[in-house]
Amino acid sequence: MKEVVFSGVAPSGNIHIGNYLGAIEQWVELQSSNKYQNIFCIVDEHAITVPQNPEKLREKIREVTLLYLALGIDPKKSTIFIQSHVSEHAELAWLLNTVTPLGDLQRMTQFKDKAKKQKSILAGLFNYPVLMAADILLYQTSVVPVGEDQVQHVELTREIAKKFNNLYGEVFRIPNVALKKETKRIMGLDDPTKKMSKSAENPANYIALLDAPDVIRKKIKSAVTDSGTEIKYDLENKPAISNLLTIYGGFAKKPINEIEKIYQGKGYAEFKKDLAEIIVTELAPLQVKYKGLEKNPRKVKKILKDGAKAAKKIASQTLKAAKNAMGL
Ligand code: ATP
Ligand code: LTN
Repeated sequence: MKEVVFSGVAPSGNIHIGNYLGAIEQWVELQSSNKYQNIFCIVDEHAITVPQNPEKLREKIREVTLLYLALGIDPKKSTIFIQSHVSEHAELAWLLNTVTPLGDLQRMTQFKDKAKKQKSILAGLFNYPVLMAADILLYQTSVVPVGEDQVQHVELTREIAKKFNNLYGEVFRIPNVALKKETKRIMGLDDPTKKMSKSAENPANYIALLDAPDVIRKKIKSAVTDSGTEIKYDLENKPAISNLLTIYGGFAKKPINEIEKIYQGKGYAEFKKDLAEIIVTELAPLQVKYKGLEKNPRKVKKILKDGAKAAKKIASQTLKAAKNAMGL
């Protein structure tokens, strides 16, 4: 039996280059290795932990599904499904809630950050990491490829699994996080001290994967820079240029010191102009594929139906084992 890779993105906001360079690019690489059983989920039940408009949510679920496919997640090699189609996720989350200490959830930095932005903090937002633990543990996952901001949640998942196994017997496999060293944390274009985020109020914070070429050029042109003129990676003194260098390296597949050499003696304007063209060129094939998939909703529906069926088969076994171990 192959080890399992599991990950997901919530269908909220606009999927951006940080999501791609930090998380989804790893998924495609792991898929290509042919070493794993790959399972990728559209985590719609995570999206509703903050208020959503139902029509917009439906549209976002479709968009994220098409983006997975357009980015190279291949339904022949990976299971692709929507979280709410497999009811075991919500059910296991409840069981895991009964072994999760309140204090552990109170420590979660994503909860603290997101709670600050809400008028009314919902219980679902607080319990979000428990649902994420259920997602991962249902598939006896070994590898969870995510960006750095999700490490704390994967660590909590490990703790929840260990606690459950200690109390009730070995039901869950303990998962490991997989990070992409160079691009695990892409920062906002408008503020290099905060991560690029799809729930950012200002669209100048991110480059969405579906942004038109002229929008990309404009956003890079207006991205904040640091004082001085040198194109140099220096996180402390030049956080903005360092972030742009990371993005450049991520898309051009070049080490940062090589990029620094290319731009020795050149200014920010030239560097930014080239960076914009690299992003435009790299995103072009994805955008073409996305448009093609939009014309084929039946095919996409079938992929999701097959995906949910395959996922449910595994998830139901784990849930049964968990319930049985607990005496339910
Ligand atoms: P939100 O701001 O609404 O929480 P997000 O932009 O953080 O959204 P998520 O859906 O939380 O996006 O993340 C999807 C995946 O992308 C996760 O694996 C996450 O770690 C990764 N990711 C998100 N933002 C970044 C970033 N700025 N740099 C690298 N990886 C990221
Ligand atoms: N919380 C993650 C999305 C997510 C996830 C998962 C990632 C939900 N369930 C399981 C990996 C494995 C986020 O990126 N905000």
